[in-house]
Amino acid sequence: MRIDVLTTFPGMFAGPMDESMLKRARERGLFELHLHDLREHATDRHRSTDDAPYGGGAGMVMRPEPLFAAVESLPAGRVIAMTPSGRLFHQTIAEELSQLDHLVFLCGHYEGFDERVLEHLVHEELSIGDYVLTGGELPAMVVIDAVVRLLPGVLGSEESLHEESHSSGLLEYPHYTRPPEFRDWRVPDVLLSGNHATIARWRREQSLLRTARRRPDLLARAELTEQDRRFLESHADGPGAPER
Ligand code: JFH
Repeated sequence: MRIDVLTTFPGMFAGPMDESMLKRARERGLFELHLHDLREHATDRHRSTDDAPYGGGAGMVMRPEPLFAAVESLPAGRVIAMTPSGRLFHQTIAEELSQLDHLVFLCGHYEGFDERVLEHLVHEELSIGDYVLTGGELPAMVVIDAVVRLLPGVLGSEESLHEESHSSGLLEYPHYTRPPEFRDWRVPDVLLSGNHATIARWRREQSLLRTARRRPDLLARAELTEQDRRFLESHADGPGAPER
């Protein structure tokens, strides 16, 4: 996969994109990241990428010329603008984007983009959540991270992805590692039992309870078996006090 990022702050990407799994994925040639400084595509003598809004008001707006020039200097790809008013990003969108060959991310600052960029240059606007950040760089990095880990060969074990696709929209069950007792807190006995069927059922039930308590919105859309429904029914008087 090829990913291009258009930004006035390319330096923001250095740390996050050069560590851990993303670093390894790049080294192994699983994706290439091209950072472009929008200022280098500015058309006026001050190399400006923003200007005052028509109609007045506070703040500045990203000018269209540098964004069009930068995108048009690249091979064709899916052009994505990170904005606070975009479609809410989620795992299914990450899965769809991971199937594409070439993504182009536009990162704005100030009050955002001239509307003509969004109407005539961008294929899709995405938001990573209902809070206001200072610009599109962190959101672009979030989307890139979620997409790249889905590319074939990026994850250590292919199993992790396989299990994910079988979790059917529930929150994860709790994980434990050694030691079996830490400060009086014991690992649940079932996990030390060696009984794989019992462990699998316990994990499923933990996922169900957790999702019911923390994210009832997810539970309503989850793929549940008859056994799952019976379990939740038997805990109908409340799966217990909310955790934390
Ligand atoms: C971005 C910024 C717009 C205007 C009421 C709410 C917003 C500040 C470019 C994405 C997510 C972003 C994001 C993405 C790109 C840019 C700052 C834009 C407004 C009116 C204020 C500039 C923010 N998920 N959160 N934030 N900004 N207000």
